[in-house]
Amino acid sequence: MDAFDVPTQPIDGQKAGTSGLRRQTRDFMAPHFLENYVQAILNAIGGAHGKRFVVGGDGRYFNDRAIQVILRMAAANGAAEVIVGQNGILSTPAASHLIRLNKTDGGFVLSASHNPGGIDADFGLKFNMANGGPATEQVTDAIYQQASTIANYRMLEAQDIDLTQIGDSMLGDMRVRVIDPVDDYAALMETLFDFDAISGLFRSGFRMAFDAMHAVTGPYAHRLLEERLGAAQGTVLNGTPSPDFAGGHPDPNPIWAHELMGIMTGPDAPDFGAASDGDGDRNMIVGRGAYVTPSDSLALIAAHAHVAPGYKAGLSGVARSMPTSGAVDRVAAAKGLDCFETPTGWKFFGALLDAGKVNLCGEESAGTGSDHVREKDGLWAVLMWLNIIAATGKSVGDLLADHWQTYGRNYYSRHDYEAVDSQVASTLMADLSAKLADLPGSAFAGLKVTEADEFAYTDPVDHSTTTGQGIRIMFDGGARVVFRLSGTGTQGATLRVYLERLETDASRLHMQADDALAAVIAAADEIAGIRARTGRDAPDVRT
Ligand code: VG1
Ligand code: CO
Repeated sequence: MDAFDVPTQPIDGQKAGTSGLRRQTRDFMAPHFLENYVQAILNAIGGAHGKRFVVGGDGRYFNDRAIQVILRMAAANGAAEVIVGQNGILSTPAASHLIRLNKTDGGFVLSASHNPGGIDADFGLKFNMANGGPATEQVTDAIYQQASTIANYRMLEAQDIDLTQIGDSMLGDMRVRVIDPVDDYAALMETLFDFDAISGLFRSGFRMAFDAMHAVTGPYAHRLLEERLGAAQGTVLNGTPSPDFAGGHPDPNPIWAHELMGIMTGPDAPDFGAASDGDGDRNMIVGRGAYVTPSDSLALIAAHAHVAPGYKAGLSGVARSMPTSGAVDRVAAAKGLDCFETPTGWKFFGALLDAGKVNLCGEESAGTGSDHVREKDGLWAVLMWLNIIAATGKSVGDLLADHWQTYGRNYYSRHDYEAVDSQVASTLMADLSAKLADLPGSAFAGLKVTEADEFAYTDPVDHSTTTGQGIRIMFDGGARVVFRLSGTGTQGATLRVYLERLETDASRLHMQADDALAAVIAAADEIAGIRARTGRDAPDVRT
């Protein structure tokens, strides 16, 4: 087997967004696109010689082909070993765990997460570092630098490796270890949660529905929930990963997980419902007729995590992304925990987790996780909720009601305007940014602005800084609106508007979020001129 250099040229825009490089699948399949980016990664980390990596993905279209290319390139660049999930399958949190467990030098995760899959949909590649977490901005900048100047990449002439069989084989001088994608992850979960208590819950007749959305969590959920914890067969819906997620958006929110929402609000609804996304790092939690916002889920977990064996010593601190609601801050304040506010994207939690400053993190976009890995983790959140339900004996609805009673309720909603003209979206943000200094003191829809800024962050551990992370406008009385452009889309721009208002009046804790937020929604439109600029009457997605 010969290794050889292939001459190439830089391809425009190989710059990671919020979570790796995401593009339309056909772009990734175009000549040299994947190869350039993989070589840029290997160059940016100082070469692959003698190194070990983990490789796997969410099973979407092109996953299998991309893995064979990465294997050949790793071998040609002198890597010593690559650990691959059987059939190329690894959830993002499972990949993070394998990197840590096997002390590898990093890993390649193939996924566009909640974006649809298929030849006419999206694909993505994310490089995770030796701590198991997404590459930091310094590393993604170095990768971009390499991709912008690349002149050749190294390739091995070889046949495909059979990924259907568990076991070791050699690719040139590199060992390829094909492993069961679920075993190690399931073993880790067993160390964190009270599996006896959760199986007791199922034995007592507790019913659950888990929607794997035809994506990667199917095999993990079948093993953990049905086989290991004794939930009834049929608990896991849509549990076979499909290359195009059966044509759906594997995004666990009430809009895209409408099948599950129908079950949970229908007659004879189970006690508990949950869903996860394409690559298994997001979660949706829903009780019988009770949807839990991700921000509330984070806060509730912060309040109760000590009931789970892996967290019985209590939390060391918590962190949330800036657009996530302040609900967890209220729990942290009550418990005397440090609470950090970071930019959007899991890469910003890594240093805090590594330093032991926090062991619970979350994002409003349905990401929750802890220091057990360095990614958000969908099934982890589901098991945490099951453990809390088993330990308290309370329903999801009662847990929420009690939580709001104790801490107040941060009414919360996110409005997304998708595929907006990029120019319109960037002008909207630039105009907002230009008038920030003038906003304090003015009133919009009856709400008085107290502060307005553009979020910048200095990491308290490594002191790296990042700017331009979203515009925040705070109002009198604890309401807030945040504007940000998505960094995961592949077409035009997606404007995200995050709306929040704190309510502590015990008689007003059970309103519809849109009613409770009506004034904040009106103020957001007045300040940014969303309708006038985009020509849209309403957001495409409200979560
Ligand atoms: C979105 C979410 C963000 C999340 C990111 C990756 O980013 O808002 O909270 O970390 O997706 O999640 P953006 O830039 O589109 O708002 V995943 O599950 O795609 O790895
Ligand atoms: Co994801």
